[in-house]
Amino acid sequence: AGHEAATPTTGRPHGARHTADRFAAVYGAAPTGIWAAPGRVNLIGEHTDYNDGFVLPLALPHTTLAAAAPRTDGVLRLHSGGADGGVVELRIDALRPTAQGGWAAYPAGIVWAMREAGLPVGGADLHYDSTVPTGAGLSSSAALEVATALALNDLYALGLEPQRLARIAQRAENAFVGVPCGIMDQTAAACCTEGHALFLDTRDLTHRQVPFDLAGEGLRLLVVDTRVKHELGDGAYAERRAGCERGARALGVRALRDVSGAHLPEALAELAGEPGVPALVRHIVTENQRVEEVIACLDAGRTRAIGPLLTAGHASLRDDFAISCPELDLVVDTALAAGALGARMTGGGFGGSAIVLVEEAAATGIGTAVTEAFAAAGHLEPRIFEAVPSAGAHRLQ
Ligand code: GAF
Repeated sequence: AGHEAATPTTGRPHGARHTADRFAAVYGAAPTGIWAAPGRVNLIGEHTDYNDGFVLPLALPHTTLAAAAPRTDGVLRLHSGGADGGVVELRIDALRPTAQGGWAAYPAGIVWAMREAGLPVGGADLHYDSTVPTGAGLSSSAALEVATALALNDLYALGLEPQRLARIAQRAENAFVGVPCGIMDQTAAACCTEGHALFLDTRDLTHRQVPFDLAGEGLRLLVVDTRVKHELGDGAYAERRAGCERGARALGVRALRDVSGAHLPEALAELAGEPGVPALVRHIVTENQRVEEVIACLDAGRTRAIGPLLTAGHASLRDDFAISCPELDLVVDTALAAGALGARMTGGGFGGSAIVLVEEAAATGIGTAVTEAFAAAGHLEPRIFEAVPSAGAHRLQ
């Protein structure tokens, strides 16, 4: 949704020890504990999460670490290793939706959402370090939110389940930060497990861990961060969301999830009088189908067969949902021409990152082809790394 840019990253390798030391340097005492939450890529199921549909994200090895200790005076102090400006100090009873700007709005929003839900959470000192790239569509915001939520859950013995923490984080982002995102990113940060993608039904929030053993099959999933962040991203996300809701209303369904592939032609005909809406509806309906097809492939051990489904997902986001950009299209086209099994943009769109499924032996060559194509087109050099399906949020010490 373009909100990732608000979250600071140091970009440097970090560990619990470093983060504990930094906390002590800032606050003058050791933290009570250290918590971690990861960034994510979405394998398939884009913009379906606010249409009650299906998503299939996986956690990245890149994490945001939170070192934290409780306070008894109702004060919240926030400090980030990746942001300028020192310690942000707030009173928890004075937190007001959309009043707080910058990266601190995300953790402050968690405290606000917990208090609003009647949970007995008090003040805290928090220090963050992050290796999740910001503004890259890799959910650094959700990592920051969920690391905070998990820390407070433990500090105040709230006993909340990961999915409840994800809902609190989404509430914080929607109502406190003011970004109308769905539930995918927070659930991925809270619930993913190593070696798996997370199949989430965003209507009833049931989920299943789907084994995704890329290395075991001689495959690699590359992430290409285009380093493009389109200014229009935020407004355009809300616009797409409103268009989908208009479509559901016009069709008389609760959400576009309720339009089946079999009924798509009729639905599109019915929407002929709603400019722009049919293409949005076609993306959502076909995207939900693609998620189910990808899962069927993975369940059958046919991982290579997901490649064309990923690529079809990109075409749908580019042509129907209209949220790609030249740089993302260049990654996809170049990677496919260089022999990738499939490629697509991932996340909210208008910049950010693409994922590319490749044979292990072809990974380097395809990465080089993308880098060269970017240089030839005069774009910034893309950042390329591997998406290893990693753990969701957890306590480190
Ligand atoms: C952003 C949002 F935060 C998610 O909720 C989701 O809608 C995604 O864009 C698109 O699939 O990451």
